[in-house]
Amino acid sequence: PDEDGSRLWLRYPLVADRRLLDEYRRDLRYVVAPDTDGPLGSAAGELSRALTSLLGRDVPIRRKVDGAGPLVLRTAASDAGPESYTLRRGRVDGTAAVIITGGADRGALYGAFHLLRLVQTHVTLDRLDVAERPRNPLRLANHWDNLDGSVERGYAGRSVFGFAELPELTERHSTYARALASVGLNGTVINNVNANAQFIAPEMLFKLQPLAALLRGWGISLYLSLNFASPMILGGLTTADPFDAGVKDWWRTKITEIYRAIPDLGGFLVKADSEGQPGPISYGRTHADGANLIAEAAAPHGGIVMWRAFVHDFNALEWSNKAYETFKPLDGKFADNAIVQIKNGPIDFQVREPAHPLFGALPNTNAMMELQVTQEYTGQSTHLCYLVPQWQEVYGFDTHAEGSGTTVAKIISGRTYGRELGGVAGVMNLGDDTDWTRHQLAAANTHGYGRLAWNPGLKARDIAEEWTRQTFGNDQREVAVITGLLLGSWQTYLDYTNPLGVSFLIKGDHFTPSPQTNTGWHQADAEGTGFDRTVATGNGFTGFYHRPVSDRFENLSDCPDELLLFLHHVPYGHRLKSGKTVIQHVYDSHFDGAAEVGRMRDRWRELRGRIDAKRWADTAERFDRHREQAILWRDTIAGYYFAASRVLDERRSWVQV
Ligand code: GCW
Repeated sequence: PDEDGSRLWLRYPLVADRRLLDEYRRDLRYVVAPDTDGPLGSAAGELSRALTSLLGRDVPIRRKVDGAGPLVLRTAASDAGPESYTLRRGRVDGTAAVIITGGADRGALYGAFHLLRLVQTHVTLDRLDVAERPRNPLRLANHWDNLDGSVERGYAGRSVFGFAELPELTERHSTYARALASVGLNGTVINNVNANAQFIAPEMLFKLQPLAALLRGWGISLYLSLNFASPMILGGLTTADPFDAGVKDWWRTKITEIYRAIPDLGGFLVKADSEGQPGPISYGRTHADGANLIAEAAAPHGGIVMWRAFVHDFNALEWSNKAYETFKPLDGKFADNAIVQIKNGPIDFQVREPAHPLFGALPNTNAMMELQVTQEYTGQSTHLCYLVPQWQEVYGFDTHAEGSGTTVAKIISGRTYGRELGGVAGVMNLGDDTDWTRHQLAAANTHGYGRLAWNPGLKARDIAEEWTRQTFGNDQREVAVITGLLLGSWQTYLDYTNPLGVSFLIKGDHFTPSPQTNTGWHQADAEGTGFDRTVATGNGFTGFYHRPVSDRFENLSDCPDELLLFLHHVPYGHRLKSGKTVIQHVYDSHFDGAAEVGRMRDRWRELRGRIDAKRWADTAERFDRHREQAILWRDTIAGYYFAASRVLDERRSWVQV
């Protein structure tokens, strides 16, 4: 199984470095942990099994210190919170020990996985001194999995949960829970936001109980997506109006029933009045009214509701503005246990968007960010596109809402406005394919999402390298090549698919290049291209940002090149900061980007023989298809822009004559 990707990054092969192996064997002879279940018990079990395999000798669990080389797992309340931990050397009962101390059970579990990471990536424990705590309270997986097992925007097979077979659980369920816990995720919404109301029917609640219990053991709270019309669908009421007494009653009773089945359920996620989903607007109520209906029913049980801000009318002109215009006036009207869940950008997980203007616009409302780990618009499971650099750009975006330094990371963590609730949700890319993500390297996104949710300040290079070492081993050459492939891949993908911020150059499959399908987004004509979102002459979007961001976006001369055509309509001859004209940049980036994919493919091929045959071959096949697709993108976009502009490429002749 180590060679089919089924273990993700939870691989524990014998430590190859002899010197380190001796050190680890000396210091990690047995695990000391109280006899308990829950996350602390899971941590002890994981340490024992993993170290036994990594060190090639039995590393048992004992109840107390008894001889040299104990690895002590314990908890102690800490100012850094229950999810924090430290890893230190010290003495326990007079014996030199390696000590993992969690602020509580979850913290100890995260500390255990940290220690395993060090061993997996061959770091000496000599000067061990680690103190960690998560920056985001909520670190969630969001699955768009349907009751019938299909996955909306899933590219790696069917649902990992096996809804039809529940309550029966399999090894996959525990690997799933371990993988999430290993990167510090603490919750999962298991069903699609386009929600089937049957998920909260009594039969389903019964089926979900063992799954919830398994997840609980790994510190993961289960959450459910709700269909806002459930009172009608399940309850036979004639309305779902949040102000209707019968509707309120129905939700109170239903949510009490849900909590009776799953007492520690985290809460709910709702997509309302968006893309055909029911919601409060049809009853003349607001999104806050809708959210508060669920929030009030969940509050007595300690539950929360995450209410999505993703609303739009499928028309390019308003898409960037609708969510801001809808939610900004509702600031302060949401219940304390409600959170507005905002996609990273104002459109829809495009390859590059500016950060959503709602970040920093809701000082009196809990807010969290939604990222997309599944690569809907970023090459699905065919193109390699490592998204950690994209996410970091958003986390690091300075909204200037409370002066400079008011980054998105700070806002969603709750720190800017002193809010207890906040965090991040990632739309997952896992499926029932043996390797979970179909493209073996796409699991780096799953891992990177979790690591950044824990700490958005981590360096992309470190995260990529950590995953590579865990997944493929510590061979220097391999690590350098794979880390390099990951880190450059988003920029390369941008180069051949996203001219200066233009989005939606695709067919309805969100994969095939097709600039003629939705011309409203790029507005290319004979003279120029780009979408005017300025206040002066466009749809007014730039005005949603705080100064100086709004000025920088509004003024052509200050606007960053990479967002130019997202924010402005310009002539093809317009000069970028790089000195190139827009049209020449479009040609160059597409040709250079596609050529780079060819080199990526070659670099992977050079790893032949250094990586186990199956994972190498699977990935080599992905790179072949990736290269074909990149060429298709290049020719489609460059050709389209040539046809529109009739400006020749001054650097290359496209057809050899
Ligand atoms: O990204 C788009 C997708 C839809 C999705 C929707 C949403 C779940 O194309 O498939 O529906 O956004 O986020 O609600």
